[in-house]
Amino acid sequence: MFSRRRFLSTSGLALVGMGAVSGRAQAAAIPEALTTQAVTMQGPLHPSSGPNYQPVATLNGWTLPWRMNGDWKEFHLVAQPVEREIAPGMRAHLWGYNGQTPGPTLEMVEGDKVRIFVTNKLPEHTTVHWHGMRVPNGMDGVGGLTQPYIEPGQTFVYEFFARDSGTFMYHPHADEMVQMAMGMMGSLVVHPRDPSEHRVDRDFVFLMSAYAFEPGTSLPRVAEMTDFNIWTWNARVFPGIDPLVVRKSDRVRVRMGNLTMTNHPIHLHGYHFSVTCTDGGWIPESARWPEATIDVPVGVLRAFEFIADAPGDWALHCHKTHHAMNAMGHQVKTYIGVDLKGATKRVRRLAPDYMPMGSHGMSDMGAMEMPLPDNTLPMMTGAGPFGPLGMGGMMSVVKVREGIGARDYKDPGWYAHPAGSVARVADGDTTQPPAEMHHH
Ligand SMILES: [Cu+2]
Repeated sequence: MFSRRRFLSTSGLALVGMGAVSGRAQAAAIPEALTTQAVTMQGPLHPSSGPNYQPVATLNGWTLPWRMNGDWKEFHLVAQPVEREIAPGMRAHLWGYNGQTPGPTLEMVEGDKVRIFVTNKLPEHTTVHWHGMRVPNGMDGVGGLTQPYIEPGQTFVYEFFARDSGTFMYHPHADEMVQMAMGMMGSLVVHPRDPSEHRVDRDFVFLMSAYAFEPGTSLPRVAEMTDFNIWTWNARVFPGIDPLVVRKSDRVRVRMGNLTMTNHPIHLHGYHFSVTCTDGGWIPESARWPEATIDVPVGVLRAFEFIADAPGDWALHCHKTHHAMNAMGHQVKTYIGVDLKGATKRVRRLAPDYMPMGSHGMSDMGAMEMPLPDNTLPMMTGAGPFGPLGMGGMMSVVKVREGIGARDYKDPGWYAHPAGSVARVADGDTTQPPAEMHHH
C-alpha cells in the first residue's frame, strides 16, 4: 500500500494507482485503498482536476484521495481495527477506516457521480450510512432495512449522485452500540459546483466522539451509556488536538459533527460568528444568527463562519466543563474549603503516598506530577506561555496571525502579545493610559 507521505510526494496528484484488493480479477476494478497512521493534520488536498474549491482541513486527520473512472469519482474505504494515539501518553484500540479513527474525510463536488467501495476487515458485519445526504434508498446504508450487511472480507459498492453541497458524515448502521462507540465515523463534505458560492479561505472539520476507558486500559467499554471519561475531537484530546491556524482577515468556516451521546456547546473566544450550515443544508443569509457559542446536539452537524480580524490565540472549547477535561475528572471528591491536615495524617498511616488535594480548589492538579496508571492521561493537561492550562478534552486554539501563507497550516507557536496588552498584577499605577487596543 502507498503511505500518505509517498502519495503527497507526488504533489497535486488526485488520481491514484490501481491495486489488487481481493484478487487479480478485481485489480482493475477497485481503486487502491490508501491508509495513514499520522496523528497530525495532513495538509488539505487541493483539487487537481474538475471544479476548483477550497478543500477542508481535517483536525488530526486527512482527506481520502480518489480517482476518476470515466465520469465517476471513485473512493475506497476499508473498515478495520485501528490503533489511535488519543494524546501523547495514551493509545487506544478502536475501529475506524483506512488506518485511522475517524476515517479519512471524503470530499466531493455538488453534482458528482460518486462510487464508494467499502471493504470490511472487521471481525463482524458492517454498513456505511451517508448521514445527511439525499441518496437513493438502497444506498442509505441501514443494515437489514435497505441492504444486506457487508460481511467480513466482502467489498460492497455504493453509488450515488452528490445532490447537495454541505456538511455531512458517514458511519455504520450495523451493531449500533458497538461500532460507533469504537470510533467508526468520518466527515463528508460536498463543495458547491460554483466555487464562488459559500467561499471561505479556511475550512476546518472535526467530529466529536466520547469513550469510556478504565484507567490504564486501551479498549473502551462499549456498553457505556452515560459515564464517558474521554471527550474527543477526531479521537484526540487537548493538547493533542491540532490548532486551527488562520491568516488574519481570512474568512473561516468550522464544521463540527457530534456522534457522542450528549450535546456539546462549543464556544469560540474573541469573536462573534454566524451559524451558516447544518446537515440539512445551508442556512439562507437572511436566517443566519450571531453566536459566540453554538450547541451541537447528538447526531447533528453545525458549521459557523467568521472573519478572522483579531490576531491572537483564541480558545475554542466545549463549555461543559467536564468535557474540557480528561479521565478521572468527575470521580474526584470536592474538598474546597475543607481542612485536610488532620485527615491526611490518619490516611498516611495506611497509604504513605496519599496526597490531600483540592482544599483550595483543584488548579494545582494541572501542574502536579501525580503517579498515574499506564496509558492514562492527567485530567488537565497542556501548558501555555503563561503556565499550565486547566483544560484537556474538547479544546483547541484558533491561532490568528498576520503574514502566514495562504496554504500554511503549520503551528506558528504562541501569540506574541503587543507590549502592555496582557492582563497584569495591579501595581497601583493607574495613570498609564491603556495600551493600544489591537482587537477589532
Ligand atoms: Cu461537550
